[in-house]
Amino acid sequence: MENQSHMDLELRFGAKNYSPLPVVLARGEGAWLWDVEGNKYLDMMSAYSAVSHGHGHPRLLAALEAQAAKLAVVSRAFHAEPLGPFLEKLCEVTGLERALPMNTGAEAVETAIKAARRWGYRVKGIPKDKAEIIVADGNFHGRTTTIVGFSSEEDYKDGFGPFTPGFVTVPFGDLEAARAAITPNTAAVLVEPLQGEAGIIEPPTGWLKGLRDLCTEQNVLLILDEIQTGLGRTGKMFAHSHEGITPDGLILGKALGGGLLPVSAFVSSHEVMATFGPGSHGSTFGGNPLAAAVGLEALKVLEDENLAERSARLGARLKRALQGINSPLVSDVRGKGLFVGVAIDPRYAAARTVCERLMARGILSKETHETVVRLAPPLIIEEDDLDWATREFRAVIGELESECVPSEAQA
Ligand code: IF1
Repeated sequence: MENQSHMDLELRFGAKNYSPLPVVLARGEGAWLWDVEGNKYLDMMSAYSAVSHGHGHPRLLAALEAQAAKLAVVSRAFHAEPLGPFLEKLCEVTGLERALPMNTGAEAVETAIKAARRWGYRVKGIPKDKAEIIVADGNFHGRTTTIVGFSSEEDYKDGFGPFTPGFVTVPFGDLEAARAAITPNTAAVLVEPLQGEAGIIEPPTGWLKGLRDLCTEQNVLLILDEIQTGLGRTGKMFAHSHEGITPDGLILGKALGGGLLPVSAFVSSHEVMATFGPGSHGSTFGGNPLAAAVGLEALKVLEDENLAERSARLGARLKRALQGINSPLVSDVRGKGLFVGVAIDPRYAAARTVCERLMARGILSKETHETVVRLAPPLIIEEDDLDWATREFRAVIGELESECVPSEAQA
């Protein structure tokens, strides 16, 4: 079957909760993808950072195959061989004390919320059902009803209420607003260190360090969602490493599954994690032997291949090249490591159009918020391939610039 017939099938039998680019992918290897018609594309998206190791990494495939053949799923009703080493490695890499494995990012965020609330009641002494969690405007933490309830994006929540109470929103990157929002009932501050979905938004330098000090001073947990920014994406193992801080709770997902499986975790202190007793939380698949074996190998590969360092080096190269594009279409180039957003001036073109033109040239990327093109390839991408993508990007911008007459009406 060709691209069109596959798309027709999805349209006919699927829910229309996405509007994908018109390509039907069939195979991947490293940073490259092929569609059902055999066309080849460079993956400049890596499944929103889930495929940081590249498609079909040989060591991850080997770990997956060996563990799948041996033992895949037993539930947490029993102990299983690969879980302990995975948890130990998670604590070693994060510098924290206890890890609780889940599957998707949203589940790990829910885990963090439950942990923060219990800690608030049982350790901090917040009165029953009064716990508050401070979140940031423009946040993205997943799609559950509780999580979309504290999103500031109307599309994500419209028609899905009523929502869970207990969340307070402050502007992202605004330390004084966070300070003013803290009350004796505040259990935690939950933020992304660098906002992904909002358009790759970097907070002011020092904000995270300031939040760390504020939370310590006020006896509030600092919980970071590094589902997207963690595991080397921004050029260090974690985005918070750029400011040399340690959070009280860290949420990981995406690349933790090595691009093969959904694997997530909430990692925290003994004090916070001790608030969970048997029966209080869990998941049928969380921490299953297959996920644990792949997750452990994914962490080892990141270290062995120095992928965070590679992300820093190639990311700086990518950003420099993009910043060198002198065009009114490009209003901003931002981000850290191989996590780059290019803001397109909407008077000239929609970011979606840029993505479609890139696709026609064999590069897959995705827009966010209509005006930003995200460039976040697998961290294993070859330098030459990255340079080629940059040249093609420049060519697309040039092409659109020559075609478009700016319409002030759209501004
Ligand atoms: C979709 C965005 C990215 C996340 C952070 C938790 C989750 C995510 C910081 C939830 C998930 C995704 C999910 C995907 C699109 C995507 C996304 F554009 F919406 F914002 F990556 F930029 N915290 N991000 O980024 O993890 O439950 O999905 O495993 O279509 O919803 P999940």
